[in-house]
Amino acid sequence: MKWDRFGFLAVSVLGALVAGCGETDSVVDAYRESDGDLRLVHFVVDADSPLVQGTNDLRISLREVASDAPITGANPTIMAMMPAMAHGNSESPAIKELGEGAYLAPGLSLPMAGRWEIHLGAMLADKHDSVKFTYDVR
Ligand SMILES: [Cu+2]
Repeated sequence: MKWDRFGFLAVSVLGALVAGCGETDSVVDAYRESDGDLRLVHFVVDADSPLVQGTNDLRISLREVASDAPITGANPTIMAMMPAMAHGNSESPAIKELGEGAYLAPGLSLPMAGRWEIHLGAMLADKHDSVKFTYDVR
């Protein structure tokens, strides 16, 4: 019984790895993190499920790269672009600050399936840092 379950798990994990190799940058998970272009703000984005055509609730976490301290009052902005077709989404949600460097972007609209770039911006002191995350939306 134990071996059966282990074998099943092993095959599942292996299958996922093999399937992942042939795909180009199509990570299904919504989780992304990166330092901003200025390396001042560390941006983390996540959601409860992979991003979909339609509306998406994104969680954003902002921390100082230098100190790892959460950034409050960062006035983050979010914008979605579909580079292949040179258009954006119709409107971007007003971001809510939750405290402790956590923010919520409710109802980000991605009106088409395909590759989207999500551009995030945030203020740290008087500097504006930004980052771009890529998603393949189905
Ligand atoms: Cu499009």
